[in-house]
Amino acid sequence: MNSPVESTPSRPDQWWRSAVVYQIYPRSFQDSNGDGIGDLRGIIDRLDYLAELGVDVLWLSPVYRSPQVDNGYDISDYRDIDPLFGTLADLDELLAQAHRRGIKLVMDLVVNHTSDQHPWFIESRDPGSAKRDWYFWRPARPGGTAGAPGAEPDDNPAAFAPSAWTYDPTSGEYYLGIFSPGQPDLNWENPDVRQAVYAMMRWWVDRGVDGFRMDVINLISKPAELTTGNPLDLGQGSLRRVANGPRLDEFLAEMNREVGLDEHNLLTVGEMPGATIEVAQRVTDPARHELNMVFTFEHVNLDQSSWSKWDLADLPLPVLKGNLAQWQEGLAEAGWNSLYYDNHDQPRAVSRFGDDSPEHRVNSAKTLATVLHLHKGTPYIYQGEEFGMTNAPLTEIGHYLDVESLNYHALATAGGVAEEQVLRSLAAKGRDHARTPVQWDDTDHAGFTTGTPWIPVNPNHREINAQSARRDPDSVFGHFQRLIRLRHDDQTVREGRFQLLLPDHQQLWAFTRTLGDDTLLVLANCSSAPAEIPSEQLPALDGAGVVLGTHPGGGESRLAPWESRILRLQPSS
Ligand code: TEU
Ligand code: CA
Repeated sequence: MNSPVESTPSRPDQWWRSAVVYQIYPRSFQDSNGDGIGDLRGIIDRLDYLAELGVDVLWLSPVYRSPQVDNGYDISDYRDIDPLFGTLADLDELLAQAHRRGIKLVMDLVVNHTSDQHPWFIESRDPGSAKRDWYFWRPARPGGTAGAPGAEPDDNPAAFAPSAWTYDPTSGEYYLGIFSPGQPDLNWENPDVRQAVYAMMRWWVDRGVDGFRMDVINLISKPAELTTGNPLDLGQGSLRRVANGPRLDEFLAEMNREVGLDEHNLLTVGEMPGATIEVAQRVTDPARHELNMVFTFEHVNLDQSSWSKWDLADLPLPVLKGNLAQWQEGLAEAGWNSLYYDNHDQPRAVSRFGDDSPEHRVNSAKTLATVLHLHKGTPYIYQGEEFGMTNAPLTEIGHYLDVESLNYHALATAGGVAEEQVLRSLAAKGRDHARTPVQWDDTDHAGFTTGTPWIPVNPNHREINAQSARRDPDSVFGHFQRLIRLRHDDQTVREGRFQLLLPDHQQLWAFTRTLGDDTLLVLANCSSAPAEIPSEQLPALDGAGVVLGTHPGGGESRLAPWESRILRLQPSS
């Protein structure tokens, strides 16, 4: 097949086990033409920065043609770039320029649903068309008048809209859109749908991309009720109940085979809300040839008191570290973990799990990174995390742009939830925090754009920005560089067995990584108060050397607030 990129670098078997991935949300990364929206040429301009950081892989959130109902997670043409972001030629250049620097490129794959503007869906609107069955079309519920309020096939809400069903007057039926009416769900039961997706994926593989991050991929196999033509009432939190359907493993194995995912040594990571450790064990077992790794949601759903992310709850440290430890143990033998705190859907880690006050921001960002990057798996860095970007001051509904937040605000306030409470939830969990522009420097609009940014820059860019972090070897950026280098250089960091220590300690996150007779001990004070090291409950520290610490020294028996140390223990004789 013809490939526009001549020199696709070789991809050794399982190369992703030693890789660090950097996620780019293109809209907010770097604008190159002054329209206030980040774009592909902007990314090309920042490749040297990414090489300096030392990451191995870039994952691009969607840049395909899209009406942008959900910022590109609603695709109307899988084989073209949205003019907002540039052209296919720009994408090819980005790929070539990244490869020249030894950096691989992973595309976002959004195939649980398309846009309602995708030609497949437009054709499907005609009840007589061959593509009618490519989506889920259902009549009004028994006794209901099609199109009348309350006549939807069932009562399931969409993630970003009041109902999962949208009425289409031309055919008098409803279609399923689990996220929003602009994102109709594809019917993966239909083999033609699957073949069309695989053909598209092969087209990207031939273009030279190095893998796929697969959006909500564990939702592609729908529950039996839906696939046999019935609606289904799932009740509250319905999204996670359509997850992990009966044919998930079959579809993923088929995709792997038909696209040659393993054959080409591609990186594959499946985003899987509602996936359990058991699901991840199956999906990432290399012998089953499905995916390399999955994004679990368990640890980012711990600070909520119900199925809804908006019902806020405290998160004690033992709960968080216990959850990560369960995943480490669950995938210790076969399978593989992905490691993340942040992405374009989550609030900023330093504000959520750390302490973003001026006093503790730098050390808490470093210590959170130490902990995550010393777990076993493939670490993901989200743009700006590498220099400690924080949540934005979003205090009124007018500050929000995201479809999810606006929908929640409308529904919750209409349902009688007090405005202040809704705003408190949004301020804690809204996705716009992750989407404010990358703070490159301390100038107006932070060096992101010369125009007006599509979403305001966080005013703290005067202090917190990439330029000042790069100048300071003690910065969060410098710490990330050292963590990435450590993973590249140290086999125990990559492959060592994980064991959690002090599971009930309220301040310390402590664990070992062991490979043969080599043991690393990580001691991290995840609190804004000093913490004594309970030596009697830890392996012997005599003769241990500091591999990397957040503070100078390392022999002291207490840790400063948000201080962490990676120690190499003396082999026991
Ligand atoms: O997110 C999947 C998902 O489960 C979201 O509902 C996520 O939980 C939510 O944003 C958190 O509140 C993926 C994408 O990452 C997200 O940006 C898309 O909006 C969504 O799929 C639909 O494509
Ligand atoms: Ca632009």
